[in-house]
Amino acid sequence: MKSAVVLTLAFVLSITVNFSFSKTVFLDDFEKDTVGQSPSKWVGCPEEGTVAKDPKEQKNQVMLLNETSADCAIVADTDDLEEYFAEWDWLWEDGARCHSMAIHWQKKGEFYHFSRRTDGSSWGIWARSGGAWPGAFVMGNSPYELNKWYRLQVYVNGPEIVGKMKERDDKTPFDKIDSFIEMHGEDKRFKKGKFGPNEGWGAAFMDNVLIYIGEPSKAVKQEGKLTATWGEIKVSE
Ligand SMILES: [Ca+2]
Repeated sequence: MKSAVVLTLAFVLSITVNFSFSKTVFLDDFEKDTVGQSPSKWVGCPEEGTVAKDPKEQKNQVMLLNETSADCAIVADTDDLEEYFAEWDWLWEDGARCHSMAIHWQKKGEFYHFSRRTDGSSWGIWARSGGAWPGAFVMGNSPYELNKWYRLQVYVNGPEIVGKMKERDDKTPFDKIDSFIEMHGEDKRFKKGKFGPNEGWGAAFMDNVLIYIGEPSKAVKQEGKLTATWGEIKVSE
């Protein structure tokens, strides 16, 4: 009888584990890279990013984002992804220009553009295609300050994109935070691709990039302080 209970418990646990499937597909904190060079785990337009010292903490290495072309992006070296979560730390020194991420990047000039605007609170998701910005797509609102680290999350599923943000050291897990911008198939031209920064006008910085598929990992859900979260994720890498 006892062994039957144990077997039943093991079976239930295995189902639970299967239902909470999660897989990290990309992780980078730039600590193994060389300052002044492009980061080693990124492709696309590598000239768009340079490894640099964190302006807030000199012993930490980050990616300095350089603008060279609205059609270029330095993207995480993953397979082309259709459904995933991406999270990253982001800091902007220059508020006079936009800062953006490319979503579903497969080649230069063709991708969705997830963009922080210049007025201190508005955001947008557009398509970049054929050297233009075809169509008016979605706008969102989330106030931000310059010279401060934020943590962003996008959930991407084909032409559906949901964005969330919080201050980097905020302990609230993302599943308890409301989205501030959502696109639900308003444009359907891009269905899968790679993810990474597209515009970094002036000085902007990025760190602790995590891309995963499936459920948010236990570490991400339960740990608030990013440093603790990041430590746990790296141990299980
Ligand atoms: Ca770092």
